[in-house]
Amino acid sequence: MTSCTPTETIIHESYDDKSAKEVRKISGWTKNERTNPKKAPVTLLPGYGQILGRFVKNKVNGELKESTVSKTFVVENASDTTNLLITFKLFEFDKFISWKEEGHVKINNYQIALGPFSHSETQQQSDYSFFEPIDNGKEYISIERKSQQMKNYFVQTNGKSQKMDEMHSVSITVPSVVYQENDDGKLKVEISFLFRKGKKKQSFGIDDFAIVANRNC
Ligand SMILES: [Ca+2]
Repeated sequence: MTSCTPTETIIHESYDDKSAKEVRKISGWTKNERTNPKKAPVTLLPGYGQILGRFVKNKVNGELKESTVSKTFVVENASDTTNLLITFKLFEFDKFISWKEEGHVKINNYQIALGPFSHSETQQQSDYSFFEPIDNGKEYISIERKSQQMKNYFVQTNGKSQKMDEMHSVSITVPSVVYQENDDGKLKVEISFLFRKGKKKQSFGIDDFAIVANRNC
């Protein structure tokens, strides 16, 4: 008999334990996998240590493509795992102007929107939650995004002075159908934005990426 832990953090990545160069080499996160695959960059951010990013506008042969960062995990004992809770900090550098930036998280074959972003509103209005039906409506992936901190200049750039950066916490509950379809418990996570403006005006980063497994013990 193997022992079963009902709730277990199976992944927690803070990107702080090694030099930026080393983290870049070993993190396993790939940027722009479909268009121009590269190891994800690492940036030092006061207050958060090192983060993954910044991820910026992705233009290929004159055509705008999504800026993505992705990694494939393996869920051990997938058949006993009833659901997964994925959490991460999402850094919004400069302004994501509501509907103009299409942000998504894709988990295996299932895509869920990160919702509208806006700075001219109260915190409550910029928070977002959604239940995405999957598997013909039998299950759903739920997502919650909460504004945690707004600050002028998390990252110093030469952008305009009225810029405002924001850190959001994102929580996604993933039902077992998403990862039990694959016999090996494969879990591919991709975070993406379609940016129309350059690095000085729009970019994103992530930190404290974690996966908690809830098991039926
Ligand atoms: Ca960190």
